[in-house]
Amino acid sequence: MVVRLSLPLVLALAVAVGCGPSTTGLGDDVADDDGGGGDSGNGGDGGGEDASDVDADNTDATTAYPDAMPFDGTPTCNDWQCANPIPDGCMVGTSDICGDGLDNNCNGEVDEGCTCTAGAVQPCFLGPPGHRGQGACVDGSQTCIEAGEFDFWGPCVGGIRPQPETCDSVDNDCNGCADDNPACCVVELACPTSMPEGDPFQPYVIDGTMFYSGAVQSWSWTVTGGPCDQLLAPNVSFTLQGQNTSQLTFRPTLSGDYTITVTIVAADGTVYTCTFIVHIRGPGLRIEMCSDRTGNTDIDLHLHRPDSTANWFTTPDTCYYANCKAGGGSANWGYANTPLINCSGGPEGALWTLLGYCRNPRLDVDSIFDLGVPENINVDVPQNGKTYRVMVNYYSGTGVARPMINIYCGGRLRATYGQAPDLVDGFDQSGGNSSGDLWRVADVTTTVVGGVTTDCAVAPIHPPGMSSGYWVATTPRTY
Ligand SMILES: [Ca+2]
Ligand SMILES: [Ca+2]
Ligand SMILES: [Ca+2]
Ligand SMILES: [Ca+2]
Repeated sequence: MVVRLSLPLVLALAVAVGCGPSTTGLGDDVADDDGGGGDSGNGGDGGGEDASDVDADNTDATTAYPDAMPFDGTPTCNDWQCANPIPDGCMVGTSDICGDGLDNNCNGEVDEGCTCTAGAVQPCFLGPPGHRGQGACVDGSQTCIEAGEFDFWGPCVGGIRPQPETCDSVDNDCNGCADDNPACCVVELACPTSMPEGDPFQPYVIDGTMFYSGAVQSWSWTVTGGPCDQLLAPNVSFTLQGQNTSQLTFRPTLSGDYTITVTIVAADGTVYTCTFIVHIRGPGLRIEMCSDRTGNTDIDLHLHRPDSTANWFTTPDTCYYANCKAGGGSANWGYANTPLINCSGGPEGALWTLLGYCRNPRLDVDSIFDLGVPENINVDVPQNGKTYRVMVNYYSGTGVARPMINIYCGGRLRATYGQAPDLVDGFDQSGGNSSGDLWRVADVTTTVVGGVTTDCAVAPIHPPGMSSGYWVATTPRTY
């Protein structure tokens, strides 16, 4: 399916300009985050609404999210203020509440002081808690970092945080009001605040004229992907067409969140920018593997079926390059085949199309010496409550390699292993399937409701007798 934005959809996404939310009755004590509109008495206000109500207690001064700088120009319109900004919800001076991915105490850190399981990934929002999911704001993610006895949540990255209010029909500071900035009297830009989800291997088309319809000098699109794309840069797992035209065709191969920015230079030289997130959601259980090595190094991804502890490299109990591709697939776990759309756009799409279905499990992408190509195993409909084990084998090549594994359940990144600062050590012995270094990564237990994977629990595997660290060894070759 090609995803295209329709004009009505985009118009629906664009938020009305310069007016507050319809709710009323919020007191002054919560009206403290008016954002880019500027608080503290910008003298040239020119009348209009009562600016003294906004930020009366100025509590933001004690948080990591102060109000934006006051507007220093001459307002050209009156009705620009946010009448009833959403409370920021900061609980300054308290301990952060664990497990909610929020910076409850507004000190600039999310879930600090909380324990977690190394490699786990959770959604997070670095901004005033009350502004989560409002306007342009979209959650990022944070990864639990290994620290021996007490692992801790790393920085909240990605997503879209509150930004100074610009004139783009979007609520950039996520206070409930779009374009509550006195400069936004005439708004020509209509950036999207949410986008349709896309599928791996399918083209995702975005028409920039939906955001800006005036005369344009130039268009420029950029896309930032997930952990493997950042590791492999400048080689990335997705392709772009039309990067310097009004219409971008983005073709991802991996699940996850992609940050897309379009910069538009209008005919009069004015520069407009929209930044938004596109979620790519492959179904089921998806494992991707990339590494820092290029050239002659071949590292293989393996997935073990549940209810079996047969040795690795045993067909059909494990899925890997030798038995899990479209041609010669013998990793038959008795799972139902799934529609072609899940695999037909991949590297083996022609072979799957001949078969007429996507098999499960399958190795969709077999990366051997390819630059910027993560290896990828998928199970579109895993079994509910069953545990799948992930392993990586150093097949051929020389030197120290740093593989990374990302685990997605229902299209959501749930765990990352081998990402800085928790790099894999000691992965340096290649030896085919008989004696290469073998990294048992994690056990993934899936939650499947009505054929849809909703979540999973991911447990990292540690060396025997240890409660932390990665298990990398050439022997044994057993489960
Ligand atoms: Ca928290
Ligand atoms: Ca905090
Ligand atoms: Ca706003
Ligand atoms: Ca705006």
